[in-house]
Amino acid sequence: MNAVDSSLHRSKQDGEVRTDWTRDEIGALFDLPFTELMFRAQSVHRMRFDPTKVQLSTLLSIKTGGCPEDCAYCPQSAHHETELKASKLIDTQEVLKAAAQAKAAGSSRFCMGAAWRSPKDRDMDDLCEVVEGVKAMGLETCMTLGMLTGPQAQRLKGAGLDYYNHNLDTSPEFYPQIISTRTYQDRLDTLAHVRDAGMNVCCGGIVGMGESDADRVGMIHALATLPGHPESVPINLLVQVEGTPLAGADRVHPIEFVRTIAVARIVMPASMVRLSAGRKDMTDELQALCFLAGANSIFSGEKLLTTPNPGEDRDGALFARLGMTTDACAGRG
Ligand code: SAM
Ligand code: DTB
Ligand code: SF4
Repeated sequence: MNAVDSSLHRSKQDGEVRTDWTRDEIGALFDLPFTELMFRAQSVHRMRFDPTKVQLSTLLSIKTGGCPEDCAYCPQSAHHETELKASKLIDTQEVLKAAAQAKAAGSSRFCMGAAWRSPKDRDMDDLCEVVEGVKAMGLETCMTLGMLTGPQAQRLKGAGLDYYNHNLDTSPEFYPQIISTRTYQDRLDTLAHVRDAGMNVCCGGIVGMGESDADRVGMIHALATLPGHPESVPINLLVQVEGTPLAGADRVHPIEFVRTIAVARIVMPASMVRLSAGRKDMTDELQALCFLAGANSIFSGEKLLTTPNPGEDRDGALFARLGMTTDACAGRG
């Protein structure tokens, strides 16, 4: 059987939600002819989602810089000399103002990020107040605050937090070259606490950190074999920031990035796949390929957490050109 015949045979099961994917199966998807991979990804995408819709989330950094962790990609780590100024947890009113702007711009989810290893128990009252306020505005709420204990996850859920973002970032093998201050298992433990508290999980990774093809397979495998698939899977393209150890890392070929999105779509068929960091430097054509590969969510606005994002005007023009619309109900994740 040639490659296309055998993949057509396998496609009979495409769309089934499975957490028993093997690395070989995932590697075989990455190795498909590009046209075949894209057809499979699009077919799976259309089983559960409207391919003309994109969900928008907006990010706000609520506590910037000075982070004790040593993530090699991150401009907010105190271990690296970047130009970023550290600041304290911002005021609830300031968060609510930004959330109102995000809502007016068509965003359905407001994601708040803090450059922490983990929140301190003394921060929990403020965080819960913020969640309650944003939720009351009719937005979905998401936070990414580092590691959580079980009780912290439960408190946030109690305040109305809908999603928690905590990424695996890369394969378990490559991970130690990127972060030394927390382990892969620490991340899995936080994800379990989030799940146990009944929150939706937003968990993905980064492409373009100098990882091998096998590491991209390993990253998708780790995500697709979590006890339940994350409702939301952000795929970030490394934003290289001067002063971080990964500034100047070899760039990944754009087609490899699109392949990563397509494979994520096929192996996690019911999840939202978010085309996340790195869009500022992508052409419209590359972003269009990512949507064809099954990405159905983006971060909107001028800024991610600390680095630039395309902004409303460019995104609006892109969606108009593609005949796609933004939709709070693009999907469930
Ligand atoms: N401090 C918390 C943590 O790491 O758990 C939350 C915020 S952290 C900035 C959230 C995620 O942003 C990271 O896990 C990483 O995947 C992504 N990220 C950070 N810097 C990035 C960069 N330069 N390029 C692409 N993604 C990045
Ligand atoms: C995710 O996976 N990507 C977002 C969000 N989750 C928190 C963050 C991207 C950060 C990019 C670098 C910055 O702006 O600081
Ligand atoms: Fe800190 Fe998060 Fe950046 Fe790592 S990714 S240095 S934990 S802010």
